[in-house]
Amino acid sequence: MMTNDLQDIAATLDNAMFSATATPQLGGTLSLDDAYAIQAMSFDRRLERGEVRVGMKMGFTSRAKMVQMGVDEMIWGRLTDKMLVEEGGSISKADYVHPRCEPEIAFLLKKPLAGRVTALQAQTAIEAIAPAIEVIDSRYENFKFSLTDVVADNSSSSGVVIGAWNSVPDDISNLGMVLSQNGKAVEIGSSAAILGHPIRSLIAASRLVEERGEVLEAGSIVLAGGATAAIALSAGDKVKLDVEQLGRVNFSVEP
Ligand code: OOG
Ligand code: MG
Repeated sequence: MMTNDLQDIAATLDNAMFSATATPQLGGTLSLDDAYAIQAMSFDRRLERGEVRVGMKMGFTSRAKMVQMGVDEMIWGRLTDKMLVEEGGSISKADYVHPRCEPEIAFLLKKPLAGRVTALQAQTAIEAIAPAIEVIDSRYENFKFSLTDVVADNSSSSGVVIGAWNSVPDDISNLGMVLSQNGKAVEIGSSAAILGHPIRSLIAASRLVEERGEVLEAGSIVLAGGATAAIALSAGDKVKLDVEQLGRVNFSVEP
C-alpha cells in the first residue's frame, strides 16, 4: 500500500481513539508490514501531541486470549506515559470506546534487549517485576478485528495500571493470578498461561521488535500479555488483581 494510504488509515485510527468513537474494520487487504507501519504512524501522532514512549505490550501470549479474540499469532503494541493509570486510581469510561481489562505481569528493564536473546540474558535485563492490569480498547466496531486490523490499532493499547515494583522472585513460572470485579473473583489463572513462563514473552518481545527495526530500551516497561480472557468494564466497577508473590493492584471505573 502507498505511504499516503497508510497515513490516512493511521489518522482514522488515531481520531477514533482520540474521540472514543468506533470505526469500521479495515478489511483483508493489508499486509502485516503495512499494519505495523500504520501502528508506527499513528503512534507518531501521539508523540507529536507530547506523549512520551514508556515501553511496549505483548498480545496473544496466552491460549485464553487467542481463543477469546480468534487471533492466534503474537502481536505487540507501543505504550506512552498518557496510558499509565495511577495504582488505586480511576479511568473514565467516556474516554474509551468499549474498554476491557485483563491480568498481566509487567517487566521493567535495566538493560536493553535486542533480537534473539537467551532466557538468562532476558532475566539479567530485568530490573523489577510488578502485577499489572491492562486496560484494552479496540477502536473497531463491536471489538472485532483481524490480525492486521488489531496490529494497525496499536494492538488495542489504551491503558495500564501497574502495582508496586518487586525484585524478581526466584521462580515466576507459575504464580497464581486472581482478577476480581466488584469483590467477586471473575478470572483465575497463572503466570504459566503466558507462553508457559512469562520470561518467554520478554524473549519474544525482543525478537519481534527487532523485526521492525527496534530494540527494548533500558528503563522501558514490557507487558507480558493477558494470562486470562479480558473482562468488559462498566462505570462503577472496582477491579483488583492479586498476583502470588507480587502483590495487588487495583483501579476503578468512573462514568
Ligand atoms: C488485543 C490485545 C491483546 C493481550 O494481552 O493478549 C492483548 C485485544 O485483545 O484487543 O493485549
Ligand atoms: Mg494485554
